[in-house]
Amino acid sequence: MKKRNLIYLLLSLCLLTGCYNLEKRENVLKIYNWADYIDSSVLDEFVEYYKACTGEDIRIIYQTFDINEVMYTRIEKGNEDFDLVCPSDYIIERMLKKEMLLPIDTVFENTKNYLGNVAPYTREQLDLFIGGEHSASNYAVCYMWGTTGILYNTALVPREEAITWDCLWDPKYAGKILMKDSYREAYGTAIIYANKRNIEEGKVTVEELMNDFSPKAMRLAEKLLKDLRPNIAGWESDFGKEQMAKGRVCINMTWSGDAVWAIEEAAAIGVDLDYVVPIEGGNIWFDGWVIPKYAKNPKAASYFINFICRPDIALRNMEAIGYVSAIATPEILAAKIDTTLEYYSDLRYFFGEDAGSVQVNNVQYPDKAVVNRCALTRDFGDQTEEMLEIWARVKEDSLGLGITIVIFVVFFASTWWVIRKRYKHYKRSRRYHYGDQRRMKRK
Ligand code: SPD
Repeated sequence: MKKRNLIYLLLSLCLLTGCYNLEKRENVLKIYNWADYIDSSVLDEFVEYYKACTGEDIRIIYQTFDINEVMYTRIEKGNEDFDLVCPSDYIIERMLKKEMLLPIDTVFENTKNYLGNVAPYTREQLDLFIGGEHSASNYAVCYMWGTTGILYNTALVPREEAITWDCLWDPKYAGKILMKDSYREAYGTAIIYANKRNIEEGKVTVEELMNDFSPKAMRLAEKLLKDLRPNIAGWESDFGKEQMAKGRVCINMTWSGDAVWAIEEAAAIGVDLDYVVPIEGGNIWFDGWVIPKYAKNPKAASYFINFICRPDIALRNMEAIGYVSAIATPEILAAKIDTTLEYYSDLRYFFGEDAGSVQVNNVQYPDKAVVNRCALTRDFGDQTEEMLEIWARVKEDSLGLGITIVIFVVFFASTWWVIRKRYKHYKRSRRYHYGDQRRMKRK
């Protein structure tokens, strides 16, 4: 390459990269959130809010994930510089233990601080992980929360069957069940199912069971989850709600927010779905905003968290996604009251003393009695790797079975097709052959 051409090339490269670098990292906010987990207009509005609060421009880079572990790996192994991520409780616990989080800045200069709107209940739950100086609530602000339960098609599954985890293992639902692709809840469900009698007799609590990582419990969970395979139509992260709404499967072990979405969508086309947290008990979970230590813009991240805690923003997000915000102000309760409901719930644990008997959707806000039979999942700690191997075996084998069936079907169909074609060809050539002989004889 001539010297002059080389100079031109270098100049254009400098120009290109120079233009790109005009945007400083402090004007970019990188968010990594669950898919379908925000009203996108809220992101646009944050840009204006940030400018009004700080006088600075901000551009949001927004990416999504479907599985906690995928998000976690990108940060732990990939050291990616997301400013804000939204893991579930047990992952927040793991990130805290591994010192992967920055404390959340709570000083917003002249801007109103909305962090006080978060329900004390959700803070207490997160603080069960690590308390004191490094308490989780200094590092994580709960965003949405809910339960894990059974979403079922009322025309195909009687309520008395749906209210117990037994239905997942019932052979009559072979190939009719979708499960969340979430090992943490699947594990807890299997151990609870195996200990139904012990729970009833008060020998063990749901919390102890869901967080029992002994080798015996892990072997049992693997066996039970493998036993479940003939019933599984698929492991899903997000498509379950649609399949249920369209009436394609009859049971989905799912999260309450997805259930709310599916129930509404299904009702619009005349399919009746309902959701229940089984009587044995289950998981109550909390997803929270955290700032990973590789973040490059913790300031904008903190402002974003503050903004998302504004009651009007919380209501918009809830409306768009079906999940329940951690914000517990009187205007949220007022907006959620629905006097057409035929039941009343005790929501004092979340909204305070005025919410002792309120008409609020009980899939979104579970009654105190339901909360009492639920527990938080904890980090598997050193046993995480082993658990992930179990999970891969459970899912691989079911994938293996599916693939084997497909291979057999394709193999037999193509063999049959080839044989049939050759046989036809043989018959045709025989016909021509005898025809020729007859013609020859006549001559
Ligand atoms: N589509 C968004 C789903 C987010 C739900 N998070 C639930 C995590 C339960 N461990």
